[in-house]
Amino acid sequence: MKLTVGIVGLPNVGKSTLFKALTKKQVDTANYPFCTIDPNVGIVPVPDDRLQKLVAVYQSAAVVPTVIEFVDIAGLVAGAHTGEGLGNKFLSHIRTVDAICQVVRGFTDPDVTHVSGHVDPESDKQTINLELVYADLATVIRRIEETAPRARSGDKEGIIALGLYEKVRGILDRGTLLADAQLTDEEQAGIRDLNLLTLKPMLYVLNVDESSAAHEQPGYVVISAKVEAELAEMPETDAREYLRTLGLTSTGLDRLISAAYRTLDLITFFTAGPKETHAWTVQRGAPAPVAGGRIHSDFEEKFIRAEVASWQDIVTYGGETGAKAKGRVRIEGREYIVQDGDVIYFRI
Ligand SMILES: Nc1nc2c(ncn2[C@@H]2O[C@H](COP(=O)(O)OP(=O)(O)O)[C@@H](O)[C@H]2O)c(=O)[nH]1
Ligand SMILES: [Mg+2]
Repeated sequence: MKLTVGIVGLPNVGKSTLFKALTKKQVDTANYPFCTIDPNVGIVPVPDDRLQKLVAVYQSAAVVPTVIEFVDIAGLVAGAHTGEGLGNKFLSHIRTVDAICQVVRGFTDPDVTHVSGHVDPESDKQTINLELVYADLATVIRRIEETAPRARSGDKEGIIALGLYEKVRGILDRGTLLADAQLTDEEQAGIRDLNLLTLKPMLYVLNVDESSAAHEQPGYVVISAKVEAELAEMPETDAREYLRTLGLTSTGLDRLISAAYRTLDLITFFTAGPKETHAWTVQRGAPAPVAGGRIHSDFEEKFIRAEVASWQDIVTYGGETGAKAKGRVRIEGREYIVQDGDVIYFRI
């Protein structure tokens, strides 16, 4: 499963600096055949402390973390929805991502021009979000025009669809992102084919001066892109020492990657053995055969059963055999909903 996060924001907020730091973490793409190879795409591992613990138990020769793709999407300026800047190209790039990471400028470098003249994170956020809202409005209005004749002719489905589109238009008219509008699952399903931008999960990064890198700000992942760029160039031990002097325990990149993973409501399960310990991603709520399908497309169809233990039990009892002896390995069928941290052996 490929998960893509698009980095957007006004010019000169630090998107490319952040992206470059991210790509320094890039994994060996040979392990991820489904990922895109492109200079604007960075494929980064999702940090997970459980992996090394499982590797120690199984003495695995290799470890394969799960990954997220980040895409540096340039070109958003006020007026993008009317084609300003790279307008339309930019918007079509955003349509393909699973979540949006919006970088907002919080740093005050007089040498770096701010597009609107002064640092104002909330106002920048408004500017960007309004562009996305306008783009969605155009999409919905087009759909309303297409649907109206059908509804007028008394077509029942047309009438229901039109009602939903009008509701969505009302929300956008108030400047609200659809992701914040508490639409029901049914309503979301009814507009899924429109692929609306403001329905995508959004996470905000506040790019601050290095002296503020340890300050928290509700609603934001606080990062100093400049610091992250420096950290990315350092050997591990120096990086840890530098973090400590800044009052930080983890890098902003790790916090950002983890936040993106949570925003997308993803969970991790593992396959583990002497050959490799491998982390895999599924959407929360996925049944066992779907999880199997992540490993090999055949696994979903040919699924017979799954042998499942929690990673804690595997670590505590020193592997499958130990966990089995304690009755901690369960046999699960097709309906089993995979839980975060499951170690699974698929029988096919
Ligand atoms: N002082 C400072 N400068 C930064 C920071 N992040 C980016 N910059 C600088 O701001 C300028 C624009 O950054 P860039 O990443 O290209 O922004 P983009 O237009 O959003 O991609 C560059 O000169 C960066 O070196 C930061 O955290 N602090
Ligand atoms: Mg850039």
